[in-house]
Amino acid sequence: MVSKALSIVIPTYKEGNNITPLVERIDRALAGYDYEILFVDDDSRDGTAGIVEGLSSKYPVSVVVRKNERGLASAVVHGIVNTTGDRVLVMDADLQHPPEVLPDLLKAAEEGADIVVGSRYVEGGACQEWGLFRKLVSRVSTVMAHVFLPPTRSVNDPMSGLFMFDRKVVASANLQPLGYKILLEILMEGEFQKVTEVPFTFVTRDEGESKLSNRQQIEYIKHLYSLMKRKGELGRFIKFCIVGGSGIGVNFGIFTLLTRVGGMKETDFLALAIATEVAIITNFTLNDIFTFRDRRSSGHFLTRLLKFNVICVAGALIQAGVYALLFHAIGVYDLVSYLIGIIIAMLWNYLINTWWTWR
Ligand SMILES: Nc1nc2c(ncn2[C@@H]2O[C@H](COP(=O)(O)OP(=O)(O)OP(=O)(O)O)[C@@H](O)[C@H]2O)c(=O)[nH]1
Ligand SMILES: [Mg+2]
Repeated sequence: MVSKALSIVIPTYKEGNNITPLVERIDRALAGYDYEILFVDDDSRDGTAGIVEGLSSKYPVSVVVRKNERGLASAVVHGIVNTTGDRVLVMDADLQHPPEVLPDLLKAAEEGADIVVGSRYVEGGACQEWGLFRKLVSRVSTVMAHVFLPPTRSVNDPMSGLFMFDRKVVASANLQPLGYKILLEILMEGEFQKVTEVPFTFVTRDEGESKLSNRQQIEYIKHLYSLMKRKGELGRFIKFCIVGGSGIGVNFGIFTLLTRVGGMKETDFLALAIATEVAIITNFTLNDIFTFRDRRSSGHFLTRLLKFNVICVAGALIQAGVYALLFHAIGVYDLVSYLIGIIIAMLWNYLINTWWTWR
């Protein structure tokens, strides 16, 4: 028996042919549950709103039509504030989120999850018939969220458009309706303890057209940037980059001192090793004081230093590996290969250090 009322928010733009099967399938899946559906339609001229109204005598459905606004995220936020259920579920209208999975999401919520994510990226989840490019874009977007927005790391599929949450999660959240990925906004701005992922298969769209375009990728970058800025993660990343840059100066300076003043030979591996290690230690100290000041409680000082060391040495090997692959194996211009190696090693260092050293 479910104790809390559920509001389902469904954004629509030209989904006329999907509405009736969607409502019928949701109603069948949620037999016995106390639920309502609010469609937020952006003035589709294909009769979407009229179809919902026609169903409202038989099912608990209603529609708001926005005449002067467009956009998926703002439609979802509009739906959240214009419903009253204790729980809110957001899903697409195009049947790519099979309604039959809703009871599983409700079960997870009943078991104590504040946010339940319908996930393509946990065991049992999948994407049907996605091409290689779409898969790659989705994975890269997810990794970017994980790298730059650490609180999203507890969720394998933070880009999912199928999710449910307790209304309390967003009670005092300042949700900014940007882009396509409203779950990211809720994970970053909401207040919650427990997130659970429930697997589902994102199925192929049969009716209507996708509204996904390349513009959404740019919108996503803007959204990521906005969240990083709001949550202090942008400042953290910039500090990490500045400290990294200072390390090059230290490394170079010590190597110069050892070989020009200290009498060591420039071919001496020890000179290189000492200069590199000193740079690692100064980088660690600066990062510990400035970049991750708020995360110093995540382990003993020496443990953090050791972890940082291991990650940096691995980063140097990755940099050398990328260079070898691009320049020697593929034949990319040497400086470009070198720069790409530095960038990848830097991201590696940032990702693993935020994951492991300063959690
Ligand atoms: N209200 C509103 N809804 C939108 C808008 N853009 C998309 N939608 C709805 O949001 C849901 C997801 O849009 P899709 O175009 O299917 O995006 P997607 O599922 O990520 O991409 P595909 O896999 O290519 O279908 C659908 O229910 C759309 O009708 C919009 O600008 N306003
Ligand atoms: Mg879709």
